[in-house]
Amino acid sequence: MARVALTGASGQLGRVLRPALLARGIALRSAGGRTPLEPLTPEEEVCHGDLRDPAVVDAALRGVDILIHMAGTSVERPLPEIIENNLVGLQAVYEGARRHGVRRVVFASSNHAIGMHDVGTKLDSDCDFRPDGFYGLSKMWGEGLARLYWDKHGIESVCVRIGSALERPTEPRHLSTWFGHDDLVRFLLRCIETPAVGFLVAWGVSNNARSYWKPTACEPLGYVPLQDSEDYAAEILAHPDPLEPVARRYQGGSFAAHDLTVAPR
Ligand code: 15L
Repeated sequence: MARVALTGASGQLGRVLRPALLARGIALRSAGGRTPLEPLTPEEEVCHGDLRDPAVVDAALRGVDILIHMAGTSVERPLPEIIENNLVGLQAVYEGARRHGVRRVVFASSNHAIGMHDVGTKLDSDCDFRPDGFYGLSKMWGEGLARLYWDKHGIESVCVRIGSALERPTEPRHLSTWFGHDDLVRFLLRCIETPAVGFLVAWGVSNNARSYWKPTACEPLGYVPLQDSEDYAAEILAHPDPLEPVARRYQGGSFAAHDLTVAPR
């Protein structure tokens, strides 16, 4: 059975993933950030620390086959912070994967790597990068790093461009971007179980009728999303859209509208 490490284990998605993966019998080591973690079950291994430190990475990855890398800054922040957490930290993790013979990394990329695309365009995963801020730009860089470590070091990666990973959608944009928690777990189980993936970029999204993204990229994984934001549409559309009008023009929503100088073309 594959031994799996999860970074960002105390983050928003980590808190969903730990119990879900353990419940499915995954041999899990959970890596938190500053604060020590308490094992959720006798089988769960835990560790914590700053992933820019190779010793911390070693503790997280020793004996691991597959890494689910969820750690890092997950919103728009000043560039120096993004560089430290999402570039320096990510490279340290991939180097650790190389040292420890980790065969696959699931890299939490983001829709914000392509967030400046217009909401009227339906995208394949090989679309142009159009980052909507420094955070999105760091995810574009991360996908490039993942490619580098596949081409040069044979470490497989699934770069999952996560949409809006929430228990339920709450606003009109989510009708296109929602990634339900059950689908997130389904997706990651396919990332763990699929025999060979090579280098893959896939959308992390549910089966939303109004999705911005074509489901084709997920075919090699055999991931079949079962949740659909449309179930919540009537309720959501009965309320005012919290996004300002300019944010509604871009797939990245408010991230795209933040610090925007030009009017949409
Ligand atoms: C992300 O990448 C963020 O981490 C999350 O906070 C949400 O903003 C999400 O994208 C989204 O686009 O809804």
